[in-house]
Amino acid sequence: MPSIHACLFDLDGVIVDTARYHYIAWREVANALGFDLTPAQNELLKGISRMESLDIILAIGGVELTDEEKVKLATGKNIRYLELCSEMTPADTLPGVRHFIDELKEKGVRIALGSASKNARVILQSIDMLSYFDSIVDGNRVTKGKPDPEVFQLGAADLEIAPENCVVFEDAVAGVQSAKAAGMYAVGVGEKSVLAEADTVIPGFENYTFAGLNNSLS
Ligand code: B16
Ligand code: MG
Repeated sequence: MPSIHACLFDLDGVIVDTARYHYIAWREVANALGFDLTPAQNELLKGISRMESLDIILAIGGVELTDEEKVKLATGKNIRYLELCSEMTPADTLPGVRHFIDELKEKGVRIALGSASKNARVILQSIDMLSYFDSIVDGNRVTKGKPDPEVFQLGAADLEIAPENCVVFEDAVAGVQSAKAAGMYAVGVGEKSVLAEADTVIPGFENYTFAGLNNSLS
């Protein structure tokens, strides 16, 4: 593997644990429609855009709605999600990730965000990490969601770094597929059994170092 010049980070589930807030808000939508959403079903929504997530949920419940009704539900879900997120502070950053990014910056590695979320900037602001990123690609910029490679391709293009010199950190199956489709090295953050397509999997960033990352590449 060539040397690492850029690291691209997913947001939800990698930098901050907003996945649980997405789950609470989507579960309330499902419950209001008369069915439940299990943790396993919620796994299918990770890294998937808001409207695509709603389509998956409606398919699970066997519910058909008009486009207008769908927009109304998605808007309501987002208001609830942001209400849940509003209490977040820098203390909600996942353990070790801020320290790891600090180390990468010291080593001259460039940093990008690659998130499906349209709320990425608000979330980064609330954990005081907006200034950490040399490039931010979020749900407002992409035209094709994960697993399409666009989100990470745009980040690498912003940084002017070739894909083979990029490493992606992702907690979602669709995100790992997106990184691989972009020709990048994919580090799954979570469980090996779920993120089997990643090049390597770490449980989280506690005690994780640039040297540790390089070891997994060699
Ligand atoms: P929003 P990521 C993704 O963020 C989440 O994993 C996914 O669950 C969510 O539906 C999507 O963002 C859209 O989020 O409703 O805030 O625009 O993991 O790609 O950082
Ligand atoms: Mg994620």
